[in-house]
Amino acid sequence: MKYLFSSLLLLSALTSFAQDTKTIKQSGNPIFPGWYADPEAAVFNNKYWVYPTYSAKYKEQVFLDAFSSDDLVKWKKHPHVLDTAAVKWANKAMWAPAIVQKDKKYYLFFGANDIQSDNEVGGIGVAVADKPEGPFKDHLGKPLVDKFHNGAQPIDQFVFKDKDGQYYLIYGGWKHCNIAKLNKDFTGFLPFDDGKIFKEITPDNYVEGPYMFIRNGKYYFMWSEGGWTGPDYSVAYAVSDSPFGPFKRVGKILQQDATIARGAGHHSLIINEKKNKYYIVYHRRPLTETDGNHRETCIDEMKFDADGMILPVKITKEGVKAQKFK
Ligand code: FUB
Repeated sequence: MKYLFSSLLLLSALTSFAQDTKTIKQSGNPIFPGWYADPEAAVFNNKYWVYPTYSAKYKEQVFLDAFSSDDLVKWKKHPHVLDTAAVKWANKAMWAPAIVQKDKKYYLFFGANDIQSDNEVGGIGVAVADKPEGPFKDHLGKPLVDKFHNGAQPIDQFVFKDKDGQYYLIYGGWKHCNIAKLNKDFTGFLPFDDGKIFKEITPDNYVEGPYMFIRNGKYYFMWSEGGWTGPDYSVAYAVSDSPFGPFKRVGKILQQDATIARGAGHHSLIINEKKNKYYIVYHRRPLTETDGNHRETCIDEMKFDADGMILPVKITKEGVKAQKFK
């Protein structure tokens, strides 16, 4: 009897160890629970960070949570890293953060209020903190971009650092995308040689959610197409020799899979050049859901062919294998 009892205990310990090992080795999708969209991924001090939109009714979108991980598998939630209570001009629809570290500070760019015209208060703001987990405070006391330029709604910002160290704001909803040169302290913009502040770089089919990176000297521009509440939301890309384009659309690389999830889009990347690993972090809607806001943050690998073209991403339930950044 005693022998049977110890054997059962050993078996149960082994089963639980096997389950732990299984769950620990693979991220699974979604990577953390809750409705979260528009994930901005970043790496600070070899730790992975994800800053998503809290995907709820616009008037409930009054804060941003962040998530951190050492291995892409276990994620720690950092609630309310930014709250509209700290931004006097923002009162709803706090969206699609973009983060950069510069001069020992962390700058979190965000959209707020979902403005529909130049007569409304809101647009793209900047918040600043000493740590990636915040707390972030309003950097300007007013939006950085508070008007429509070239038809672009001031939302869905991405901050791109060029080879020469210059930072650019790339942003825009309503099917228009602008690029603007940020000044050193992110309090405003520097004009281009022609005197303009906002240069339009919209490619065919662009809707929103821009993202840019450099690989082998080429500028890859990625964006979301389709409607974010529908099944066809997806990500496409173009490649150019300059961050100002021209960007000729190559094709879609992320989209729904009828066996996995719908509406896969609004992404960002984790790039580990030393390990030659590219991870796409994006949101998608489970097959069981139809509510537009029921979006989950997921991760999968992104690969290239020998010519540097991005291969279509296979969206998975398993996610990615555990991976330390260093
Ligand atoms: O989450 C709010 C909005 O949905 C984003 O700004 C869009 O890009 C879409 O993902």
